[in-house]
Amino acid sequence: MSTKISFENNFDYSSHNLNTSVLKELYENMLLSRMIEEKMLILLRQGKISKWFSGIGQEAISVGVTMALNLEEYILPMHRNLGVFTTRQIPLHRLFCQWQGKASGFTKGRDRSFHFGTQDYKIVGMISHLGPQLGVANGIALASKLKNKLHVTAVFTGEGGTSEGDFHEALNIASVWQLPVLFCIENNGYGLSTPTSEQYNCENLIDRAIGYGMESHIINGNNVVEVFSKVNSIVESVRQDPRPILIEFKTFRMRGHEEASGTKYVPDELMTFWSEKDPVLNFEEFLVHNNIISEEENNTLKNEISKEIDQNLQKAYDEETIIPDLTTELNDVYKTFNYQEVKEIKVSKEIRFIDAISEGLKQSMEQHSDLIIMGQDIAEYGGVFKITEGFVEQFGKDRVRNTPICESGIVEAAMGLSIAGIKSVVEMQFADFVSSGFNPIVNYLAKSHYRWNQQADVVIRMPCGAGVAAGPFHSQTNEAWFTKTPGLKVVYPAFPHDAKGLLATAINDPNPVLFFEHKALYRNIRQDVPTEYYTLPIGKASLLQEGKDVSIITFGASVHWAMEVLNRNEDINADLIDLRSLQPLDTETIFTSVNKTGKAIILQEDSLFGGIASDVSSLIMENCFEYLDAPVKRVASIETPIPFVSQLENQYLAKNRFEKELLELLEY
Ligand SMILES: Cc1ncc(C[n+]2csc(CCOP(=O)(O)OP(=O)(O)O)c2C)c(N)n1
Ligand SMILES: [Mg+2]
Repeated sequence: MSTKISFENNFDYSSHNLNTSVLKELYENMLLSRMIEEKMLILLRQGKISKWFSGIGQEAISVGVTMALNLEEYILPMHRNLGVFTTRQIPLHRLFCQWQGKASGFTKGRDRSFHFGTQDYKIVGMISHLGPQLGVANGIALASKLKNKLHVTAVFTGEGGTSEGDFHEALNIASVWQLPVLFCIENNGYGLSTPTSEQYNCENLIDRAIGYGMESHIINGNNVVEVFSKVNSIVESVRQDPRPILIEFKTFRMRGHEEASGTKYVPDELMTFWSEKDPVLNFEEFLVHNNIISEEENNTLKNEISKEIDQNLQKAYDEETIIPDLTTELNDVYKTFNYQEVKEIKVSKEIRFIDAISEGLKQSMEQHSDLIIMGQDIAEYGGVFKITEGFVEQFGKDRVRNTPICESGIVEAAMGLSIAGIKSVVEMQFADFVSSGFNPIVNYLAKSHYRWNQQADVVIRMPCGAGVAAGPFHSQTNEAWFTKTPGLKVVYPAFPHDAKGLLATAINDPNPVLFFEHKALYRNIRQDVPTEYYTLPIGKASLLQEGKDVSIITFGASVHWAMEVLNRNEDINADLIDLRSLQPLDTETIFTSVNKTGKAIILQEDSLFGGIASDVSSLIMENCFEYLDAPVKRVASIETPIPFVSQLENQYLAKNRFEKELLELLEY
């Protein structure tokens, strides 16, 4: 199997009528990128840099696209798009510092190569997983559409990346929502060692656009004049008439996937064929031959660039290496959030858990005039649990957005909205389905503040839990999938009053918050709840009942299980702690209680291994050992998936074992 070379490259530079200064700028930008790369290859051989993904031979695409966009328009480049960064005129020493992991780079040494973004230059770099940024571009474009900005967002992918689900979700969402995004595929023949014939089975990748109802173009990616002119006219048109466009740039990867891996698997004739189409050399020849640039001017330009590179490299070398500081590292995982208390006004009404969430969400929509909510069937239908019933009438379809069944793509869009300064709430129809959006949550949202100081101002609502006889895919309580990941907050209320106030705070908090809502509580638990908007602090447990003999530590529906047991056993003298928030965790309340009672039992609805109970137990052992009168006890569900039929579900759940375990612990 080999890579197709059937595309006929056209190197007619004169048919596009660009003026001399544009032609020179295109050349200078390509030359800068090429010369930096050539320098990097030397440094690599000298062992001065560790890894390099070369874009040699593909410069026309980065430069042409970037020059066709305005500086306020976002670009989301990949690992071979050095030309995007240099054409946006990022100071070279900062790029070199980034690659050397120095402080003047963009990630304080926390991430390598092109894995960074910068709001100053409206560039949002990739995460390693390739596909997610395609959906992020949608969110940025949605923001510009909602703000009537007439901006275009350009996002890059290789042809290999188009096989990922993210690509298909992103194109589908962009088309359904008519978002002004240029999806730029750089088809360079290989994805690592995999040729196009083993990557996809259609003639051209733009054939996919038909299926998504999207306009598409093929562009000769080695002809910078064609790239710039065509993209320029496409961009002009998209600004007037917002819509997504799929562009396939035909080009070739002239070096290995990364420098160390070589190109042994690439047939010689392909290399020869494409080396004749070098975008920089061909254009240089055209400019010199037509006296658009003189030989002398050209030489001067090369000398200047060479000097600039050397000076900036020296500046980067001269900068000290990063000295690790634990506090700085820990503090940068989350964006600082100054909690503002909005006090409760006394007027209250007895409502159900579900009403409290609906009311909290609605009042947050009123508080934040540009807050967007997105989810499947949440608009006219009101969501499967009817939490957003009536929202469309009040807030309109721009802000209450039905989504296609694209969990990853929607989480990514939420990230994009946040980059463009807009808060959002995503409703997972069931918490179980979050697995289809797992990657952007744990890799994109969770890590972006730590990596490049970019907040992910997103709340993900998670209707979860057992007791509704719904089986392995509609009853899980999967908080432990997320409490493990630094950068996420996890909130899990058990009462209507807490749910309303904590949801308001989760939305105010600029960090990504997983907000768990137990379905069995939705219609069963009622409480007096203030009718007006109010907030409650995240990270504070609540001590529901005080006693001296044992500390019961739990959260979610199992708080109510524990209360039932205590109601049946009035002689048990227990502290009952409802954690309310799992990340951050209120260890102070836990330790104070255990130090007083000397006994601790942790009850969790999820199966035992690797759950919150295990960590709470360890924390107690490590911090309260001298006060303990008995081993810490964990009570959790059995180590199987959660079953459907109620007899099996009852056997599965920790609920029915808790009383016995508690009594045994008291006896110890
Ligand atoms: C989810 C995921 N799978 C695999 C990889 C490893 N990987 C990194 S780049 C790459 C090839 C990408 O090919 P393509 O999209 O064509 O871009 P190119 O490198 O050719 O520019 C692979 C397989 C990864 N980074 N992430
Ligand atoms: Mg490729």
